[in-house]
Amino acid sequence: MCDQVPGAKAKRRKLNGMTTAKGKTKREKTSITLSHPTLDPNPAHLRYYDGACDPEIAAECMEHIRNVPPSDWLDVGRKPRQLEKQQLLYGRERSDRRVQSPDIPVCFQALYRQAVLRIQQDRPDLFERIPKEAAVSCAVNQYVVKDPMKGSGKGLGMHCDSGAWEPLVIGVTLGDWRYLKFRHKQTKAWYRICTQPCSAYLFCDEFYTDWQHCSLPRSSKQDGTIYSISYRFK
Ligand SMILES: O=C(O)CCC(=O)C(=O)O
Repeated sequence: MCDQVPGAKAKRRKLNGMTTAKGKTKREKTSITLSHPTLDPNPAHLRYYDGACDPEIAAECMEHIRNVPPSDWLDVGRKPRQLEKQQLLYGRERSDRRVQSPDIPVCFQALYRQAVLRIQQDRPDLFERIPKEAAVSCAVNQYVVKDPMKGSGKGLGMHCDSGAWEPLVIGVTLGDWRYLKFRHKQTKAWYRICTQPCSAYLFCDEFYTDWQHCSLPRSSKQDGTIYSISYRFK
């Protein structure tokens, strides 16, 4: 997986469990794109689940997030008060970061449990590794509309997550679709996943240590802020 030749013509493949009942693949937006045809189209440690979460719980989570006063969002970039460089962090503190609250909101944990159930159906082995009731920490990112005329949005730059956590992340997308991209640190081979609202993803092990990830800015019309909630463990 890690010694693929990057840069060859991108090739679309079906993503884990993305085939419709009629055996056709869904619209292009729901597919995975690979940087090279020899990449595994169904990697064991990068999973995507369309429709994993109940839209009502997702709406409750978005309502919760929107009710957090702007002053409570934490700056994660170098410049203060940049909307796209702010996060809400809940749960266990890391040594270098404050959290908004040590308690993860009840609706975020309900969303988490739904994602976990979906993972159980797909990968009982990964399910075994995940706390069933509650995550230890979670981060909320907001991807705001950058240009209302063009409808283009903001993203989150390529990065690796901290070694302070278990090498396993579960994330849920809320509000609208966006692309999540994973790029191998050495070969630069990549996967791009279109994560739909109420979908969940999981990445672990080599996708945590050897690959970076980012949320791409939307270049096509984005009607409102997109949110992601990503859950971490210790
Ligand atoms: O938007 C996402 O799902 C990714 C979040 C992320 O990479 C992070 O919080 O470090």
